Amino acid sequence: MKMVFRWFGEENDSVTLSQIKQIPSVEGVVWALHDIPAGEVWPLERIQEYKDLADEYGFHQDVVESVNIHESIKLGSPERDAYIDNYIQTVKNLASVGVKVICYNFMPVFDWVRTDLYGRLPDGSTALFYEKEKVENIDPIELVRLIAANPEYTMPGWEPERLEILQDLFTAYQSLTADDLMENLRYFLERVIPVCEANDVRLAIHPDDPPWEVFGLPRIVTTQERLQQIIDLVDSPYNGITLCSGALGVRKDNNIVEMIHAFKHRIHFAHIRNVKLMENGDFIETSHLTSDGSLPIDQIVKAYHEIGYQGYVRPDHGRHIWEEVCRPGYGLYDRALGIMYLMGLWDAYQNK
Ligand code: DNO
Repeated sequence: MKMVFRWFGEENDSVTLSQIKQIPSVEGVVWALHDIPAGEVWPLERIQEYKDLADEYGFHQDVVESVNIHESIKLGSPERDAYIDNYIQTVKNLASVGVKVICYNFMPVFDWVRTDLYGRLPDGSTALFYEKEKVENIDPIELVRLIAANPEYTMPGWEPERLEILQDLFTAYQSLTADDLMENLRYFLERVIPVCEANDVRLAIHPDDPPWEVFGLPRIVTTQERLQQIIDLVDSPYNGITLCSGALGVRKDNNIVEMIHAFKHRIHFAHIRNVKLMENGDFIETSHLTSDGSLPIDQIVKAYHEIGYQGYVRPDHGRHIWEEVCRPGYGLYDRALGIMYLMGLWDAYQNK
């Protein structure tokens, strides 16, 4: 496996490239042009700037996370063709600097959802926390108001500048079923995958986090069965997945080890992290160590070894430790510890 590290860019990350350089085994940075709104073409000169920066430190930038999908594509509305054209242009632009994998998600309206970005763990550190009942009992429109009044609650997709359109989006999604969403994903993939094939760029869909419906919005990247359906939408190795252990692993009916074996030819990017599930459906992220959470991270790494995985892998969210001030889930210390654990397991399995 090829170890990579997510980096949000000089202006958006507390972690520097020179710090990342000192984490053993990291070969590349996982990057994105975060300031470009979903749906717009990523300009070549901006892509080149990133590449130059990565080159300075000897990192590859083979993996992009993410090129976000415009809501009209997920909704299947008439403007989608123009946005798909833009997506195709972005794929070509990224291919021209050698990008190999594009991670994306197909979650309506927003990305991952948590109720507390600083949930307390018994060791005194903090981590992303999800309280099931809170999410189930909240009226999304109320939430929009709450966030507008308290920007510190902002999660991805809930940025203050997007709040005005959120209400319209909720209305637009009211009549969209999970099957409609799947059909809209098919329409997108049928147009984009041939371009990916021609340009040697693999698409890797990220699971929904959490992998169930939230706020009445449909979600489809949730289970092994759904992932199989997605793979079958367009039968090409370029139509692949980002297997995120933490996102999928909060459902007890998801078996990550089994999925690694089932999808071995279609996993283009692996996110590995642990999470602790509570009886009442709440969960909190933990260190990567198997015994700290509910997922068998050792068995997961073993499964990657068994399939002869040669793709990209990154540690996923980490706890906030040692008083680090950082983007929630994306500090330096705990992710670096996570890498050393993953690489320790990997070396032990590879060299036995
Ligand atoms: C969370 C990430 C996700 C992921 C996107 C991919 O930290 O795993 O935000 O980047 O869903 O599109």
